[in-house]
Amino acid sequence: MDRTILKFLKAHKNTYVSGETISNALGVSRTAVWKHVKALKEAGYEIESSSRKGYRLLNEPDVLTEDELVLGMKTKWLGKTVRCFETIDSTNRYAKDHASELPHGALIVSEEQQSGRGRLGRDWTSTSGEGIWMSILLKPDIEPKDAPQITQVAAAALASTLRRICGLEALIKWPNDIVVGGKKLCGILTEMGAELGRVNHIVLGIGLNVNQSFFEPELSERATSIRLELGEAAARKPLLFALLQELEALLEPYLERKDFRPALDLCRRHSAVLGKRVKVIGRKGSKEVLAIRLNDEGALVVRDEQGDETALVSGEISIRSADGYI
Ligand code: BTX
Repeated sequence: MDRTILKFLKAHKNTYVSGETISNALGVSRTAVWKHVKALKEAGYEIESSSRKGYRLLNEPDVLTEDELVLGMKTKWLGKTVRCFETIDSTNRYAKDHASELPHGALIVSEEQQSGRGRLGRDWTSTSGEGIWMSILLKPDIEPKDAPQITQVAAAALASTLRRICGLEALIKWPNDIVVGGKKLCGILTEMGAELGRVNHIVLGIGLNVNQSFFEPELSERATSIRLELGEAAARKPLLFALLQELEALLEPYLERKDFRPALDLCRRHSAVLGKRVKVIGRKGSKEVLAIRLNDEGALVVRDEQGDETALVSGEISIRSADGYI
């Protein structure tokens, strides 16, 4: 009910519509309209009410609610089932625990995460209303060994959307970060549920810093937000819609015909590491190498001091620039 009234007001944004018109169009009582408008106002919508002219929607809050996402989503299949939370421990945890009942393409979003997860047991700081903290559940017909390519597809979609929509020099720090000006703007955490040789589901977790105006001291050296980069706040909703459209466009060829090329081309074009000396940190310690190319599978090919080349797959590896964080 809330959603149909909201949809109606959005369709007539900045114009007065009478309570009677709404009630006739939607087949609800005028009291019901009044009650719902009141609830919308309490939720942060700026709606003018006039006893003579009716209601006029002036401004909408930048909230990531189910109503807003369902009404604004521009994709064909991605994010058509949406679960939104004010707060949650981790959207990846939720997607994983509900993987059997949620469909392919389901989107989980939370305004805040209390135990946001990074890779290798690290934490992801997810402050309330300041970022896009989301997970996408995929049920792809791919082999477990190819799952890291999903991270690359997401990184490609993020870098190109941030460049196009925000004008940021967003670069991909292989395998899973988006960096701007040497600082981390976004992290991707891809988790998999699989049996031998068969992927059951993939949870693609994305944490994008949007409107933080500062970070705690332990992060401020290495983290940034769109607001800090642009000097002004950014609207999360249009960014999320654009990002999901781009992601869908890159996922489709990959999931339908294993065509990884469009995503790979973007990963190569917007790489933060290719041609640079990097430190590869693995289980057995760290090693300085030259990052030379991304091979056709999306693995990072590096050359060591002896001239030997190795293709790294993302699993347990972290990359730093030879002289800092990148
Ligand atoms: P990562 O392991 O590459 O990065 C984690 C590291 O990044 C931390 O150890 C810390 O140094 C730094 N860090 C923590 N929070 C932030 C932040 N907000 N901005 C910049 N740097 C930070 C990256 O892992 C993958 C992160 C995925 C997060 C998403 S959010 C939605 C989904 N749910 C969930 O629990 N995780 C994912």
